[in-house]
This record gives sequence, structure tokens and C-alpha cells, in this order.
Amino acid sequence: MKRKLLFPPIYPITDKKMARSCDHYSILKELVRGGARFVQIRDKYTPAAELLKDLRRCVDFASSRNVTLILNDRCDLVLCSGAFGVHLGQDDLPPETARTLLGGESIIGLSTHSLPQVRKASLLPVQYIGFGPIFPTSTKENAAPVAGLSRLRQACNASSVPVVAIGGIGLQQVGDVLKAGASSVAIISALMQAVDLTGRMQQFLEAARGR
Ligand code: TZP
Ligand code: MG
Repeated sequence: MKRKLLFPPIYPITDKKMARSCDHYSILKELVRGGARFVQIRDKYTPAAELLKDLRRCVDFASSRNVTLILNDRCDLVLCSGAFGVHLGQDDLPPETARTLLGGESIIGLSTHSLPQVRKASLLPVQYIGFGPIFPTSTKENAAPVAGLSRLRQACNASSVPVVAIGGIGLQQVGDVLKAGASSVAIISALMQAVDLTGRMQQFLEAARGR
């Protein structure tokens, strides 16, 4: 049986370019100071050697603070950095393959964009799914069509694992997204573009509490 993951309501995803930061480590520290407990490092362009150095510092810091650190796409870097797990897209390594590589303890998340993908994910070795984009977003190139809140509600009802909503979610939308049944809300731009990252993280947690 799958162990159910307990999610904090806000799931920040890092973006160095958007945050104008030279490393993920600095972003992570500010997010954790603001209360983040579950963070994804997402990086599509940094060379592996440089990214690995940054990740190792992130993993050390996260472990010392009891923060769960997930890496986007890269099972190889999860293995050599000691991160908790990987978040996969539909075109990344299949979850079964990632599970074989990473072993039974690692967390594997999978992005889904439609109800058939949500239903299929229930049969896969993943602990949670992402679902979206819920609202329009310019963060992801070639994003799937916008799903909206009613499709999110259907996805949450259809899923046997926790659903993390993603895409175009800001402070104003957090309450509605959680009310639709999402276990957590993943956020990139509304956090990464903040001048005060720690303060914005705190605001998101307050918005989630006041839902
Ligand atoms: N997958 C679906 S939408 C999205 C991803 C990675 C981008 C979410 O970013 P933002 O800035 O929170 O809309
Ligand atoms: Mg991916």
C-alpha cells in the first residue's frame, strides 16, 4: 500500500532566473525562513556540475531543518545529492523507471494535465501528482490548456494520491484552490518575483490558513 504524504499547504518551486539569484541555496534559505517545509528545486539550464554543488548545500541545509527537498526532472542528481525525491513530467523518465533507480523510500511526484492522466497516475509508483495549469501562466512554455477550478475538483476526486495544484496561482487564488480539494498549492512566479521572498512565503501560508 502507498504511504500517504502529508503536505504543507504551500509547495514553493525555485527559479533562479526569476528570483535573480545566483544559486538555489539562497532562495531555499529565504523560503525556509518564511516557513516552507516542502520545496522543489527546478532548473532547466544550469550545467550539472554547478547544479550539483548548489544542490548539496541545499540538501545539507534542508536536512538540518527537517525540510523535504524534491528535484525537478533529474533522478541522477537526486541520487548523487541525497535529495528526498524527484518531480517528473509526462515526458520525463517513466515513474516505474525512476522508482527502480531511486528505490522505495524516495518521493516521486508526477505532473498531470487531464483526468485520464490523473486516473493513470493512481496505478503508478508515485506519492503525489501535480495538476494544472489551473490558471493561465507564462512560467511554463508550451503549458497544457488551463484546467480551472472545476476540473481541479474532479481531479482531486479521481486521484488516489494527494493532488498539488499548479499554474497561475497567487495569494488571491490560494483559498479557492485548497477548497477545491488540493492538498497543496505549488507556486513559482508569485513567490520568485517577490522582493521579500521570506515575507511573501509567510503571506502565502497565512492565505492558506485563512481559506
Ligand atoms: N506546470 C504547470 S504550470 C507550471 C508548471 C511547472 C508553472 C507554474 O508557475 P507559476 O509561475 O506558479 O504559474
Ligand atoms: Mg520535467
